[in-house]
Amino acid sequence: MNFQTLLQSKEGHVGVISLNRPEAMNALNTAMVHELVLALSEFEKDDEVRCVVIAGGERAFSAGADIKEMSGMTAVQMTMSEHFFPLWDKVGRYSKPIVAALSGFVLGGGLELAMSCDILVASETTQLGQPEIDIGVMPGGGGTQRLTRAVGKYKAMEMILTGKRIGAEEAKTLGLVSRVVPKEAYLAEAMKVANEVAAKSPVAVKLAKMAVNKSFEMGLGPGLDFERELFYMLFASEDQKEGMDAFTQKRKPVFKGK
Ligand code: CO8
Repeated sequence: MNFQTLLQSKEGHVGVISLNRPEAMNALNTAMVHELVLALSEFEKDDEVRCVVIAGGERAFSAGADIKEMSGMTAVQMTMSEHFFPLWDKVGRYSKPIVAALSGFVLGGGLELAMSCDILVASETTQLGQPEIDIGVMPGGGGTQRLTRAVGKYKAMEMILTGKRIGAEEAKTLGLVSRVVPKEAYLAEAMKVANEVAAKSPVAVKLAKMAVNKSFEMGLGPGLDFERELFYMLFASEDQKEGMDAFTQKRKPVFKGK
C-alpha cells in the first residue's frame, strides 16, 4: 500500500513502519495517525509478521502531535472526531509486540507513541520529554498515565510540569528504554530485538504481552489469576509441545504460532 506520511516494509517476520515527515520532525498529524493505524492493522492480519518495529528519523522519532494542525481545533471538534484519538487508542491496544526505534527528539505525542510500544531501543542522541506544558496544554495521548507508571510519580511530575527533557542514558536508568546504542546502530539494534521476539512462539508472545499490559489495569490478585489462566491456555498450543520437545531433544524449536 502507498502511504503519504510513512514507509512500510517487511523483513522476514518483522514488519517495519518508518514515520516519514522529516520536514515536520515527524509530527503526528491526522493523516499520519490514520496511516499508522492502517499499517499496523495490515501487519496484524499478516500471519508472517510476528513483531513490528516503529522507527522515525535520526533527527526525530517524532516531535509530537502536529501543533500547526491542532492549534485551531475546538474541544467539540476533538470530542466528536473519529479520525484522531479513537484511532490513536488502537496503537496502545495492539496485539502483536512493537519495538520502538528511537533517535533524536521523542516529544509529546512522540513519547506517548513510544510508550504505547513494548520495547524501547534508543540511540545515544535520543531526548525524551512531555513539553506540552510549554504550549499551554498537557499530555493527551496517555503520557500522564504511562509515564507515571514507567518512571514513578515524582520524575513524571517533574517532566510533565516543567517540560524538561531527559537523555537516553537517564531514560535507561529510569527503566523507560531498555537499550541505548551508538546513533549508527539504533535501527539495527531494534531489528535485532524484534527478530529475537519474532523467533519465539507467537501465541506465547501475544498472551505474555496481554498479561503484562493487564498489570496496569488489575490489582495483584486478579492479575495473578489472569496470568495463570493464560499460562494454562498455552498448554493447548502446538508451540508449547514444540518448545518443550525441542528442549528435551537438545535442538532449536521451530514455532508456528499454532
Ligand atoms: N508540530 C508541527 N510542526 C513541528 C512540530 C510539531 N510538534 N515540531 C517541529 N515542527 C516543525 C517546525 O515547525 C519546523 O517547521 P518549519 O521549518 O516549517 O518552521 C520544523 O518542524 C523543524 O523544527 P524546528 O525548526 O523547530 O527545529 P529545532 O531543531 O529548532 O527544534 C524541536 C526541534 C525542539 C523538536 C522543536 O521543533 C519543538 O519544540 N517542537 C515542538 C515539540 C512539542 O511541543 N511537542 C508537543 C506537541 S503537543 C502534543 O504532542 C500533544 C499530544 C496529544 C496526543 C497526541 C496523540 C498523537
